[in-house]
Amino acid sequence: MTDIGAVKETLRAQRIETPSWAYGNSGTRFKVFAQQGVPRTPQEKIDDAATVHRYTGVAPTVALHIPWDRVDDYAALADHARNAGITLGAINSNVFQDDDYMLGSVTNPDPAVRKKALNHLLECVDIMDATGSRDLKLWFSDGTNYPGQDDVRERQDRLAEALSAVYDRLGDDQRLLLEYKLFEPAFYTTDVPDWGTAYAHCLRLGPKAVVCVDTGHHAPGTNIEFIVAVLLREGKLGAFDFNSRFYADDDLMVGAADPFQLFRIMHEVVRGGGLGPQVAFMLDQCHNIEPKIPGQIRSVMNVQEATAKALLVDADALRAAQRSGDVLGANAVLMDAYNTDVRPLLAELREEMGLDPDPMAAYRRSGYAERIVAERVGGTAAGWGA
Ligand code: AOS
Ligand code: ZN
Ligand code: ZN
Repeated sequence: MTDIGAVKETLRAQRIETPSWAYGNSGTRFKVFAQQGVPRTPQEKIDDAATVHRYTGVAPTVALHIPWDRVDDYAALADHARNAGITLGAINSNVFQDDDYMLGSVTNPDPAVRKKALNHLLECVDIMDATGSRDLKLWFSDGTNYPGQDDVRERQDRLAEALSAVYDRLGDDQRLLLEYKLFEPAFYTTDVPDWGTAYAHCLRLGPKAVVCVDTGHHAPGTNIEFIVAVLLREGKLGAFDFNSRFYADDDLMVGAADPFQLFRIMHEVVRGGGLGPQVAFMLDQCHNIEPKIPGQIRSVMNVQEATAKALLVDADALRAAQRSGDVLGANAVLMDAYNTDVRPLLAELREEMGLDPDPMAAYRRSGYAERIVAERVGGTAAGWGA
């Protein structure tokens, strides 16, 4: 039997980080659709993230992206966040946007470009010192488009060299999150294409290097929950970039395309004891056609719902069925939890937390959307897809 009180306690303690770039305008390489009221400054992105936290109660941090959120005074930015009711989360580096990086950043054949990229990564650690952020998230667009274009092994050596320089610069309580991605923008080889490559680098680096699983970064049909189980078992799952996808790295709202997959992932997280602070649950999404703040609120709720269902799995019954070889019984235990409507439970929890049971409606009623449209003229693009 599941202890509902304990389930609620766990849900109350859950933390989901929203990304600053989700609040700005975004689009595809074909078009960025400008929305009214989007933030013009990093401070306004933080205000929007704080709004998501105000209505959900479980999104108290916002991830920054450098240089999209570049400011002169990061300590002041951290103060701004604190005054708004949240804190600054992971620092996302960007070594994919400059002309210099056409042939790669830290794996570029040109040592001068490699140095420039490494300097940026080190600067991001300086920023973490000022903001109090624990995590540096590294995603490299590095790769090649044509067989023979560059030496695949040498690129791994260059990558290892840069990672180790960054690792050495980290403080005792800081971590490096290495994110992998199958393809895009490189189409033949990607230098960190999969969890195995990310894991191998992190293992060599040491305990402060852990893997970030972006749910949109796999080949179709990949069993992501298996990867989650293995990484957790090895103590190397550091974070999620949650989003959902129908085709490639679609960056749609988490739980929208495949809520069952999200449940299966959360089941492995619960099973592997991954709900603590050692795994950062972050969203990495772009709201190209839907309003952004409610898009984030909905996403946070989708993660909560999948988590609640995973927590409802009757672990004893599941183990008993598994051990006795009861295939259908074991599957039924899992499906019973998945098919439970957890919305009333979450509504109740929100009321207990002093929140509105319906965050989407509460946000709609608040007038915040109308206010930012009136106040913010000429919002900026997130940088992503711009
Ligand atoms: C890119 O595809 C990755 O998902 C990155 O995590 C992310 O979208 C980017 O770093 C935004 O900063
Ligand atoms: Zn990502
Ligand atoms: Zn991505």
